[in-house]
Amino acid sequence: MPTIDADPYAFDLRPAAAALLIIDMQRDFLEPGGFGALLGNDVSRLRGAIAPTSAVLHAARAAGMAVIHTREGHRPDLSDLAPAKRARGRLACGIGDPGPMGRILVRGETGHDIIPELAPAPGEPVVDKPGKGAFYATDLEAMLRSRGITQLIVCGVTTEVCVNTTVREANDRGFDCLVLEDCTGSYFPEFQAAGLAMIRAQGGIFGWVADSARVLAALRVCE
Ligand code: TIU
Repeated sequence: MPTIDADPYAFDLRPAAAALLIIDMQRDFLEPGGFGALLGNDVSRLRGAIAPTSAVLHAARAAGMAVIHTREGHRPDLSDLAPAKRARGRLACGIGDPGPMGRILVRGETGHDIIPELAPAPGEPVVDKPGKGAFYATDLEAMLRSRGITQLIVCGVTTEVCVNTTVREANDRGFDCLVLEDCTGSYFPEFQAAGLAMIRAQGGIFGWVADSARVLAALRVCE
C-alpha cells in the first residue's frame, strides 16, 4: 500500500479503492467569457492547476485507478436551477443567458464543457451536478459505492466553493478525501490558503492535503 506524505498525517492510498475526482475544470470557470469571469473574477488565477492535474490524471490512468469528472451546470430548460441560485449576484448576464461560449452554465454549451487539456477519456464518468457539491442531486455516491471506492483524490476548482463543498459532503458519507493543493485553484489567494487549511485542520477534520508530486510518486509504484 503506497503511503503519501500528507497533512496532517500520512495517507495510505489503496489504489483499487480510490478514485481521482476532478471537480468542474470547465471553460465556464477557467476561460474568459464564462461564469467565473461574469462574476468579476480573474480566471487566469485558476490556470496553474491545469498542468499538475493533467499529470495526475495521466498517472491515475496508467495505474488503472478510477477517474471521475464533474461539471456544474443546468438543463437547457433550467428546470433544475433554483430561483435563488439564478438570482444570486444580480448579474446582467447570468446562468442560462447567452454568453461568448454559449448559454452560461448550461449543459451542452461550449462553456459548460471540460477544458480540452483535461478532456475525459472514453469510459470515464462525467457527473453533471446542479449544485456546488458533487453529491447533491447526482448519482455520484451510488457510483462510488458500487465500485467499492472509499478514497477520493480530489482536484479542481474552486477550492473554497465546489471543492470544499464536495469534500464536506464526501466526508459526511464516510469517504476519505486527499486534496491536492497545486491541482486546485481559487480566484482569491486568501481563499485558496484558507480552503485548504480548513480541510486539514483539527487532525484532518474533512480530509488530507498533499501536492501532486507526492501523489505522482505513489502512483508510479502502482504502475
Ligand atoms: N464561483 C466559484 O468560485 N465557484 C463556482 O461557482 N463553482 C465551482 O466552484 N465549481
